[in-house]
Amino acid sequence: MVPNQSARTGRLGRALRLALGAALLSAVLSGCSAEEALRFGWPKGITPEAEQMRDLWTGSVVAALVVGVLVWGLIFWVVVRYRKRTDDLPVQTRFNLPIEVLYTVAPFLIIAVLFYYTAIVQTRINRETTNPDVTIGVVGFKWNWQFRYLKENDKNGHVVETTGTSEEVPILVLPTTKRIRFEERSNDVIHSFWVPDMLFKRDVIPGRTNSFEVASIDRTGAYVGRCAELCGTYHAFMNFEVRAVTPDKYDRYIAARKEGASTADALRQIGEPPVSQSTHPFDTDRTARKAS
Ligand SMILES: [Cu+2]
Repeated sequence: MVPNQSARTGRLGRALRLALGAALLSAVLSGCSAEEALRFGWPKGITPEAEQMRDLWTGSVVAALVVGVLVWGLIFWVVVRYRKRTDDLPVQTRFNLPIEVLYTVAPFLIIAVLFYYTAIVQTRINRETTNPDVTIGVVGFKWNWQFRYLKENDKNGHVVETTGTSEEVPILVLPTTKRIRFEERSNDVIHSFWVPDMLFKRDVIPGRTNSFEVASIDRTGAYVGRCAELCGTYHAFMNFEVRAVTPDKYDRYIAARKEGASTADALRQIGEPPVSQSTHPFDTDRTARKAS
């Protein structure tokens, strides 16, 4: 090896060691676990579907990082290795068939693998069963929501339902650990039923019924829901709440509703706060907002 070449290799080696050391140090100093690091910022959802999407996300980011590191490495290597030393033009390579085949085939293979895993996760998330434990009819309208417990009728034969108003945020009470189907209808324009903690939304379209299922809700709690499709003046105020309670509390809630109790009264009866905890009603009176 000629002397200046070995000096160059030594410098490159030092730079590489430095970069590796910096990466290791930042990982240690940020104090995050391997599990957390591999989430790559993916939020923790409340359904098994959210975790299945997380797997797809982790796989995609790892694949992107592998490609990224390869490309960055090649760029830096070429910048250093072929930097200008004389005014002579370096060797010009063109019509190199093996390389052209490689960079045509390799991206296609990458896309095929990403497509395969996307299709698998998407199919799992869209899976619907013949007999879910709970079926909720979701009705979107300008500008609120109605939730109908489709298999539960009260003593007068009316389906148990909760309808939101300007004064009251509609609370959709659901049991944990049960399979739930949502059947969506719209009375007017396109809305979108979105519970951010489920990491999922589905459009509510007039003239058709859209549906989806969740295998379960894994944690009790109050989770805000929103309309995710710009649907008019008060679109931003179309909030609702999913109140996930234990199956036992859910049964008692439905029993109370069947006896004629209001949403708030039935919630009180099962020891839950009667009004929404994750969001609040909005003042929809625009005339009150005029600048004084
Ligand atoms: Cu809407």
